[in-house]
Amino acid sequence: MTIRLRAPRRLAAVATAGVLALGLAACGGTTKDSSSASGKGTSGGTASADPNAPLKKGLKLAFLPKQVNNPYETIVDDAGIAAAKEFGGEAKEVGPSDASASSQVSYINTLIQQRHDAILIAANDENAVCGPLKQARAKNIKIVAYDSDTNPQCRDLFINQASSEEIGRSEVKLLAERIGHEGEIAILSATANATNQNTWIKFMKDELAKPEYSKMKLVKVAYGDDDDQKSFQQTQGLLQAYPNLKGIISPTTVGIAAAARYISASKYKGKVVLTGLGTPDQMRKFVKDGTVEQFELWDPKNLGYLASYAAAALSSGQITGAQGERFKAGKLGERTIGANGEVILGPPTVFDAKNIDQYHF
Ligand code: RAM
Repeated sequence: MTIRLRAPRRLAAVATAGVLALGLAACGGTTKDSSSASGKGTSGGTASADPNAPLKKGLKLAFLPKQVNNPYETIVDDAGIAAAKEFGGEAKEVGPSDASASSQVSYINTLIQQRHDAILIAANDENAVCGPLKQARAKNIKIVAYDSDTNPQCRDLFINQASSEEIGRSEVKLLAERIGHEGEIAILSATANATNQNTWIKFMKDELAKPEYSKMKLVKVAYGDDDDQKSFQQTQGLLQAYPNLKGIISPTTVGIAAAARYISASKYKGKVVLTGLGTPDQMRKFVKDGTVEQFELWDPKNLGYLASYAAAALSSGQITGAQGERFKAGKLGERTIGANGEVILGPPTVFDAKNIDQYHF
């Protein structure tokens, strides 16, 4: 499947629901719930899939994002929490305030003690979370990675927002078209350990190795750690260190927004092309002021919604995570599990001045 730039696809709108902030969890993170109910989980899945098994009522799900103060992760998790209400479950979000490799470990341990039916995790590091996740699985807690995968040994499913290969290659194509396939380029990523960004960057490098990009040179991969200030400073650093830089790809919503803010008020506006993955709400002003022409994303609400239904299907014994199994994801329809326990949400949308006002997330 190829992503073409001419016909951006409109993704199905999913209603968001409000959530109640219930208080602060350990390590400076926050907790929010779709229900104030508490009590034991209903873990007890089956060894083989029963596609006709009804979704269990009262399932307890917990979303553990990369970090709670990232607007993107908030949209995803809020939609997942709202989805749980649809099938009579309860869901909450807990998580760290930084995206460092081990910042999620203590949260997993707490969620195990609380006997959740499923933990949904956007992993900050594919291996650092593995030990605790394996302990959770030993207690029949289902593990759904979403957004950023763990080592596949440590989860039941990975809900991927789009094909990783498509994301990586399309980012390079978007930039190449804007700079005439020529010049120095840089990547401003999230953390150095982030599984999703690293997978996309691998495909970007593979794409750049093709003959049509022989005049483009990747001079640096910088890391803003999904921290706004650090991403802003890294952008400034890149532009100063590489005066001939023609373009930057930032495959992180935090990074691209910070980079756009820096460029918009600098002498580089209109000279250096910035693209990547951003939310339309954060990027709108930078598209309107001409700092950014095009960027991509999927609908984060749909990602949270799909992950929630997948966790419920696992916890209800409808699926086990094996390739070829199918489950119903509410208004998103039936989904099939692919190789390596991966379920793909769908193709991303390219946003530009013409369509950005149709999107609100
Ligand atoms: C940031 C995070 C997230 C990623 C998006 C595109 O919000 O790094 O993991 O999927 O960007």
